[in-house]
Amino acid sequence: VFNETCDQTGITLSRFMLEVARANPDLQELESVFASIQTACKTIAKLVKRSAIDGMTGLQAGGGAVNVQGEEQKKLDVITNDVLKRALKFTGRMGVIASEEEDVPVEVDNTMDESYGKDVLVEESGGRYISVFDPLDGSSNVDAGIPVGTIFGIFEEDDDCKLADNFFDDKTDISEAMKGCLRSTLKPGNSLVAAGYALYSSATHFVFTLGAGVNGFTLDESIGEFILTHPNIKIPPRGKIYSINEANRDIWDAPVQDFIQGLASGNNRGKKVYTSRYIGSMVGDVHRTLLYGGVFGYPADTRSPNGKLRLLYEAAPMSFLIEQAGGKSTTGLVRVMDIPPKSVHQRVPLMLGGADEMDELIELYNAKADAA
Ligand code: P6P
Repeated sequence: VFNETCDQTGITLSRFMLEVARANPDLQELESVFASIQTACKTIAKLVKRSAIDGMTGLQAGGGAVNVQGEEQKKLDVITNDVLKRALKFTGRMGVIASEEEDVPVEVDNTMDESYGKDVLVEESGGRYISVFDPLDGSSNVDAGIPVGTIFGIFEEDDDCKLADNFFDDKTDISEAMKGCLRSTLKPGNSLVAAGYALYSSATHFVFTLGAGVNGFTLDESIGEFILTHPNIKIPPRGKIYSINEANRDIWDAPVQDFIQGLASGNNRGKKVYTSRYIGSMVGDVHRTLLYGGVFGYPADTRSPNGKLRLLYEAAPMSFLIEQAGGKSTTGLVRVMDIPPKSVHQRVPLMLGGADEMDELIELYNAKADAA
C-alpha cells in the first residue's frame, strides 16, 4: 500500500493498518491482530519504564521461577507474557500461540524432540492465525536500563489445527488434534505472513513487515499513538558496525572468525575498518543494524553448536524483516527463513546484515565446505 513514492510519514499505525486492510481485503483480520499487538506493546512499554518504580525488577517468585529455557524468569517476563497472550487471545483471530515463556515439559509425540507448553492457547478453529512471540527479549537487561524488546511472528493457520475452543492446563490430555495444532506452529520463516518487534528504549519503536517492505513507527506518548517515522526501511548493502559477542571469538566457526577479523582490520570487500557495538539485547542490536547497516549475529560455536537464538520466535521473524529491508540472514550455510523448526524452542546459528556483507560471509563458509 505504502511505498517509496507515497510518503505517509506521520500517519498512525492504526490508520496505516486500516489502509492496508482496505487495499488488501484478505488482510482484514490482520488489522485487528495488529491493533491488539500494538496495544499490548504500549502496555509493555509502560511496564518496562516503570519497572523500578513499581517493584517489577528482579526475579519472579523471588527466584523460584524457571522457564523451559532453564532461564530464571523475571517478574516482567511473566507479566509481559500474560499481557501479550491475553491481547492475542481476545482478538478471536488466533488459532494457536507459542511463546518463549510458556512451557512445562509435556511430551507431544516422538517426532518432537523438545517439550511443549501446557499453555498453548487454542481457540475456535475460526482463529485464522498462529502467533509466535518472545514477549520481552533481553529481559535480563531491564534492571540495568538497557533496551529490551518484544518479537512476534504471524503465520496463517493450516488444516493441521481443528480444535474447538480450549485452553490447556497441565492436566489436559494432549489430543491428536492438539498435536496437529502444535505442529502447525512449526513453520519455516518463509511461511510468515507478518513479523515485527517493539523496541523499548530511548523511544518506543514498532517495526514490522507484511511481506511488502518494512515500516517503522515511534510511540508519541502525548497521544498514545505509534506514528510512522521510518517509512520503507532499507538496510544499506554494507555498513561499518559489527555486533556480536566477541567473548566467544575463539570458539566461533572458523569462517565467522575470519569474517569478523576482516571487518575489524579493514581487510574486507568494502575496505572499511568496522567498529563494534553489542548491547546483548537482540531487538536493540537488530534495530540499529537495520537502520545504520552492518552485521549482527549469534553464530555457532563449539559450546553452542546451534547458537543461542531461538528459530521460531527470534531468528525467523527478525530474518523476515532484514530480508524485506534488502538484507540477508543466514546460518552461514543456509538461509534462516528456509529452516523448518523441529521444536518450538529450537536454537539456530544466526548472522544477519547487509546483502554485500552476508554474501562475503557465505562465500567464506562455502570455501570452507569446498576445502573439506
Ligand atoms: P549473550 C538476550 O538474553 C538474548 O536472548 C538476545 O536478546 C541477545 O542478543 C543474546 O541473548 C545475548 O546473548 O550470550 O551475548 O549475552
